[in-house]
Amino acid sequence: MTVLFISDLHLSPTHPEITQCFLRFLKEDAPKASALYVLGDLFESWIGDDDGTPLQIEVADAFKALSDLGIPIYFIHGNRDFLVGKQFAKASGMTLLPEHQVIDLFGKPTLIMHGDTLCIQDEGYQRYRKKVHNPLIQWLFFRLPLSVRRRIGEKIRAGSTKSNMEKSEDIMDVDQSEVLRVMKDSDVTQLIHGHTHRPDIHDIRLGNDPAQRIVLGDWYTQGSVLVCTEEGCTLQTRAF
Ligand code: OKV
Ligand code: MN
Repeated sequence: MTVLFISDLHLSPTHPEITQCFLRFLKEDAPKASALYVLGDLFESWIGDDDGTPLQIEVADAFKALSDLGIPIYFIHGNRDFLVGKQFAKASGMTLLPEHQVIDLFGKPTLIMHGDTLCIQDEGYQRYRKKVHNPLIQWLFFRLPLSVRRRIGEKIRAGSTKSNMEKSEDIMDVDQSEVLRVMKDSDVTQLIHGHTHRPDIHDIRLGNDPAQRIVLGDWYTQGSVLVCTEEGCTLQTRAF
């Protein structure tokens, strides 16, 4: 029994080598697992399930093939693909989870999330996040034609590359007191998240209890997978 976790692939048509590595992972590794968790930023951008780009269709079909083998696939939104919706989830055979979820990982209650909500000291990003997560703003955004949503996405991405928004996403790390707060709040001693692109297994303390914070890696230069069994969890890589 193996449970796999991935995040931060940032799939985009401009980096086919990442997509190829991911599709190989779905074909060769994932069928041997008992579950696959995708903890956000699977895609570099997402402006609606109705976009239907070749990349999105290719990924949905590959997920669906895995799901049809009986492997459950769970998805938590990242800061990039927070608009992934029910239509794409259904086409992929995956289950959308809320932004924070406690799962039973081989008997150990484990909190899973993308990780952007832990970076509370990045106030500029948190302000932007509040706006684009506002249901009314999302409702309005979805009313817009695809062509307009595409143009807005390009504009925001171009602006973000220039501003400190992009910088802070890479440079800033999680807030340690926020980590302890969410773990105590969910009553867990294990947390798994991505977003910071700093893969590591941190041994921490929650009061008197030893605890672990596991950080998933990105897929910029290689695949990055957290492999968990009864024995424990190991961070692994997959060459492109
Ligand atoms: C996603 C990020 C671009 C970071 C816009 C309302 C607005 C949604 C949106 C547009 C952008 C997602 C959906 C994208 C994440 C960026 C740049 C930086 C740090 C509105 C609702 F503006 F009209 F109100 N967006 N896209 N960034 O291109 O996928 O997370 S995106
Ligand atoms: Mn992220």
